[in-house]
Amino acid sequence: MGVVGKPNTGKSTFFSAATLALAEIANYPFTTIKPNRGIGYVRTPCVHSEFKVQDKPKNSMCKDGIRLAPVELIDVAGLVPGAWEGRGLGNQFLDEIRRADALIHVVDASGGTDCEGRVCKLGEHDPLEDVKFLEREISMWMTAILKKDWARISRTVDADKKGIFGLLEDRFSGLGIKRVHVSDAIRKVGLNPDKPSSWTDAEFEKFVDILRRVSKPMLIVANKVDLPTAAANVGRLKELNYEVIACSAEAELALRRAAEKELIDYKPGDCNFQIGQPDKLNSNQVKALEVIRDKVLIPNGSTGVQEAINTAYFRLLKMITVYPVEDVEHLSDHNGNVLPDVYLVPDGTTAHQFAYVIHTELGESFLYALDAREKRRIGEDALLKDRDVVSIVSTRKRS
Ligand SMILES: Nc1nc2c(ncn2[C@@H]2O[C@H](COP(=O)(O)OP(=O)(O)OP(=O)(O)O)[C@@H](O)[C@H]2O)c(=O)[nH]1
Ligand SMILES: [Mg+2]
Repeated sequence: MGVVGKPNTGKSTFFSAATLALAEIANYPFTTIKPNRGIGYVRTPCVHSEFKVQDKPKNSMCKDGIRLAPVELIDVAGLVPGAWEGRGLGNQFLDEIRRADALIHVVDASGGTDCEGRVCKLGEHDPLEDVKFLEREISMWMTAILKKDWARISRTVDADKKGIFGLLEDRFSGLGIKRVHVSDAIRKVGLNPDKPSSWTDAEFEKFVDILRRVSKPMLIVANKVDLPTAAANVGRLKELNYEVIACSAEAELALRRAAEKELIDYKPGDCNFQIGQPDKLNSNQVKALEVIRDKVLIPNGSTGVQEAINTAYFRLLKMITVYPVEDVEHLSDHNGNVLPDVYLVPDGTTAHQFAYVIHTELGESFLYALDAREKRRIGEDALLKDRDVVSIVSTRKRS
């Protein structure tokens, strides 16, 4: 998941809150130069309570019945207009998001930073412009890559030597764009895949635009909602054609840090917190926490950071959670760890594909899968469902 946006919107704050990794945060543009990578978590009710067992997570965490499944986040340098041509830290930024499955676009909803991230009067800048700008930059970047080879590609396809889907897939492979994305975009624009030389410039532009939407789906995080000018802009952002999550990354960072020190009882995504040890907090700290409760948690329902990550994985990428086990009776791995792992996989993943996700060898030696809930065999083409607990039976001997 790429965390993107113009400079100074709170990308690193969002990243730090989500990962608790240290990233430099400051109130001026281009604080981040080298990208930060870290592990964040998707929050989902754990299946252990349904099965009435005590779990022992390995690849994830479980607290109070909530399973936290790991996901990789990357926080990159801010993007300024013209980045696709190399302005600012443009090309470097764009290179960093090549492999991202989706983008979390952090927008300064308070309107307190101009189009290049410089501090301005609160409410002075219109954050809707930032959404249009980012769309354009990414589209222009993709266009530049495609245009380089376009003459050769369209000649080859016109001469009936090779299909366009394979050629474009090769051209875009480094950008995480797959054949299905290309065919989807061609179909949606209604283009003739056998005669790319007949595509007009406007059609070409539309094709790239749709390719961007299907290959790099984007979620908008309307950040800094603790500031008074943000609420109206959040409403306006919601009128665009995106999922929009109102957020205060700064509030989340403060809550997680306090929870990490066990000063408060708070899980990411909670709508409230409890002060565990009042004597360890001074009156200013208590006051700051109360402000977060009054200004963010109560009006917003949560800080929005966890909701953004969940929305990105479950709604944008349509992922489901699946728990692999080896022993369906005890729901354990071969070391006896109960419900050790949870995987996020795309909805539509079959039992056999899931075996490959766990391990190539397991996929190659796949025989069938067992559903732990129903205690029955499922075939290789069976589609997995969210919260399935499955055991893969293979010809491979375990060490
Ligand atoms: N009020 C408020 N300020 C925030 C919030 N999130 C971040 N900030 C502030 O915004 C400023 C920029 O934060 P960063 O996280 O460094 O922003 P960035 O987008 O990573 O910036 P670059 O790396 O320069 O592109 C800092 O002063 C943060 O404290 C928020 O939710 N509310
Ligand atoms: Mg930053």
